[in-house]
Amino acid sequence: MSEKINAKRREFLKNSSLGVAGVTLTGGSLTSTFAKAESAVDSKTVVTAAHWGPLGVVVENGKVVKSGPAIEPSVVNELQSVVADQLYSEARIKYPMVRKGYLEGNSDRTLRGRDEWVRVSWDQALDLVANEMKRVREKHGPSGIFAGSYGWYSSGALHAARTLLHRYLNVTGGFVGTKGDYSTGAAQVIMPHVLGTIEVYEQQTSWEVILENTDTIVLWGANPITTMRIAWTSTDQKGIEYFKKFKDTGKRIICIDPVRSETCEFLGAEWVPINTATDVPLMLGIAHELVRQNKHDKAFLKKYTSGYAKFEDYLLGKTDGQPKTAEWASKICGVPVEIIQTLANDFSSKRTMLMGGWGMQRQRHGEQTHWMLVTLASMLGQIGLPGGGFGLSYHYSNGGVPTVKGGVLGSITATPSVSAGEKTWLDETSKFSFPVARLTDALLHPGKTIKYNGTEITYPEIKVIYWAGGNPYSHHQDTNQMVKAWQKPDTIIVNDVNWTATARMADVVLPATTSYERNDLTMSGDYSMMNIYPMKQVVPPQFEARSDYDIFAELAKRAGVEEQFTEGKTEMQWLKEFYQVAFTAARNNRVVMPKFEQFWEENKPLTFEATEPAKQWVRYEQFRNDPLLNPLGTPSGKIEIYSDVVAKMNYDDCKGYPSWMEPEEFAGNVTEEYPLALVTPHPYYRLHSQLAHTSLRQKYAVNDREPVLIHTEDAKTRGIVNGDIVRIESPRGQVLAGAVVTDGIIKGTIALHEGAWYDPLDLGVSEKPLCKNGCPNVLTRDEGTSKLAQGNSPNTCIVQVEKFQGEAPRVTVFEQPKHSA
Ligand SMILES: Nc1nc2c(c(=O)[nH]1)N[C@H]1C(S)=C(S)[C@@H](COP(=O)(O)OP(=O)(O)OC[C@H]3O[C@@H](n4cnc5c(=O)[nH]c(N)nc54)[C@H](O)[C@@H]3O)O[C@H]1N2
Ligand SMILES: Nc1nc2c(c(=O)[nH]1)N[C@H]1C(S)=C(S)[C@@H](COP(=O)(O)OP(=O)(O)OC[C@H]3O[C@@H](n4cnc5c(=O)[nH]c(N)nc54)[C@H](O)[C@@H]3O)O[C@H]1N2
Ligand SMILES: [Mo]
Repeated sequence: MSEKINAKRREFLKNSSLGVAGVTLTGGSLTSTFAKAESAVDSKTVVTAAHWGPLGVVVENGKVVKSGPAIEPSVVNELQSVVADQLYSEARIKYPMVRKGYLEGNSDRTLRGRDEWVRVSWDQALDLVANEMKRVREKHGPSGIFAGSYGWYSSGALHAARTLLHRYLNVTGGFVGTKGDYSTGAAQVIMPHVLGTIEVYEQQTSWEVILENTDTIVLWGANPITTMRIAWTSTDQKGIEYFKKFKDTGKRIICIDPVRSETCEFLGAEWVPINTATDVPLMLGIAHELVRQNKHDKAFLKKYTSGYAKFEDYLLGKTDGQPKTAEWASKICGVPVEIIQTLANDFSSKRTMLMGGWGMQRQRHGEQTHWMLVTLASMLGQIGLPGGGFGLSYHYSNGGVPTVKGGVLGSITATPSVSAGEKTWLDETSKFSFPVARLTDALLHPGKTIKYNGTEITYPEIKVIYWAGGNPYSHHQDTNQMVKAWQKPDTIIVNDVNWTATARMADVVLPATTSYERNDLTMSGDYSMMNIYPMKQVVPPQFEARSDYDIFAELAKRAGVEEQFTEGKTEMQWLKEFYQVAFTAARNNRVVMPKFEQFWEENKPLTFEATEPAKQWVRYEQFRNDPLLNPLGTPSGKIEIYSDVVAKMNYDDCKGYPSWMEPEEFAGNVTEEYPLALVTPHPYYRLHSQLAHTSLRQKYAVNDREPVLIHTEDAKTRGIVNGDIVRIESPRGQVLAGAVVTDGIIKGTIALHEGAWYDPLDLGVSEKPLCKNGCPNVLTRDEGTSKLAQGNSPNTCIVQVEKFQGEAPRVTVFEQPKHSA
């Protein structure tokens, strides 16, 4: 993968107007480099943005001809180059479509995913949806309508598909939603018990502090060069720049990962290969070594943590007869004893920042990984010191890039403004949600009660699913099981831009615009809040696509509540209002922003400056300086290495202190039938399933399949060579993929990236339909991380791989589905 990253920088910006840097708001007046450079009569550059950053898009004669960064990033980001591919893709949904069998009475719901499609008019489609929503609401109430609609849709303060869906359903009487997310399902539930905050989505110690003070960065299951090509709002592009700067200082970077990741290669880091899902043993081994050598920071543990003694009894084997020695750990995690000992010495003798990623909590008992990481960091005693301790968001949305002084945009809300004291159905809403990754279970078992973080949740009976802006057929585990669950509801409605597997599995499909076909605004950075990017409409909507806003406004109109949904505002009125929120906040911060009209006219990003205190900010410094005055939000006010609250929940799969519980499937627990472990990292050239249909696919697809990384020896024993099409099978399903034979993965594990589009060959025929493209979730397990968090656990999975014999069926998921009109 290194050649991909080290690929010679494209000279995209040469002779184009896109090379301007973001304006800073000094004095509040903007220069218009962009506007001046536009010379050709029929050519213009429009500034817009996406998760993958600020974009300049060149339009000639009404068509997009190229796109690139509107602010040049320090490392090229190819995701910015495919705006045209997105707009003009063969995979786009062109018209409102309804499944044939659904129109004919919906007698056989197993036809979902393999039926023919019928084109209908917008009026027909909207009437159909409006009537069905009304029917279900009247007969079953809000608990019959599932609109969790988890997903990453597109950036934008206004055109936020999922929020707009919720807004429509809120003004019409409610729905069943979800708790948590797929990203940090386990960590965000355990961390509040340990640290008093969710931690995973918090600002990190400033990079300026890291550059100055940190000796060693440990990327513990984190791959920032990949995962920071995007952000939830839009990337400010600075996180990767800081990693590069750190590398340039020549200081040490260690990657602990089953895969020699893009980051490991790009930063020239030391790679410590580890078996997937065995980080807890490795951390315990290091912790044991610290105690053995009396190198743990007893003063820190005493002053800032609670319950260490109980954990130490476990660590030393006093509770279970098994001391968690380096030798013990090594056998499980595959890291040699000497390296475990070296890591213990190096971490404790040098200023070390443990940067934890999230893939290692997306597995059974995923709660333990981050709890144990915080425990290890506590034993090292550097939490709250400049450049030391742990950070759980350096790989995501540019964590650690200093927060600016400026203003933050307003955005559309799921609930329209209600007058104070007015009662709405929302007061009841909390009754109607379940942990997001329990989707299939909920659909299959209405009325079933599950445990969750000290509470009990009973699943409702779902009659209609409405999804806008997410792709569960790529994101949810155990696809074959989900296909069955998906046959339960009466009706499934999907708004999407493309014919994703999820759209193909629906009854009614409504074509949504891309963000390039509407006007919007976005912040960048998520933590830094560094820029406001205009998201200007680049071209008119293609075919019959409409924005989610318009779709839901039309549906609200049919329910007689259009005014509540739109509040009587136009697109530009909303944007001006959101901008004004930032404008006012900035003014209170004594930062001058241009008026909205001027900003919009300027056609370029606004950039705010970070303050000195933000640049010097150290997470947990205040707590360290005075833990009594600045206690944590835990019951003890300290870091809870032992949590009484968790212990009292009495769960067999999450105890009162971090501990090692063998997952059902991992490298240390394989079978003869399924002798390899599977890990499913996030993809370098996509955002999940987004952009899979663009020309970027040619950069990674092997024999037109999703690439699977397989160790040289594992390939050899199976007679597999680079470029072969292979069949991967797990106890749950089977997929085809293209072999990438490499030493860049630990032996005994294969890697298949999440987000590949599900493309079943023989749906409805075979018990385990073959996915022709390589969607990893056909293989993964669908079980909660534990009773505590009920998070998703795809990285707990074993498989077998074989060379595929015969002629491989063509991948067809990027083409239009069968349709009659
Ligand atoms: N095995 C495995 N599975 C995983 C993970 C893993 O690590 N391993 N990771 C998990 C994680 S962390 C996540 S966040 C999820 C991601 O799962 P998702 O967020 O569901 O993935 P996306 O591909 O981003 O799906 C977004 C969908 O929205 C559509 N879309 C884009 N813009 C718009 C719009 O304006 N309107 C509408 N209506 N639709 C739009 C896109 O076409 C796409 O189909 O996957 C999870 N699944
Ligand atoms: N380009 C791009 N960027 C993205 C995304 C994307 O799809 N594409 N998705 C975004 C989203 S929604 C999220 S949640 C984040 C995800 O961020 P993460 O969850 O951190 O990403 P992953 O790729 O799942 O895992 C990071 C690294 O951990 C390794 N890993 C997996 N399991 C283990 C384990 O058990 N132990 C150890 N030590 N390492 C392990 C993987 O091989 C990978 O190199 O990324 C975001 N950024
Ligand atoms: Mo995520």
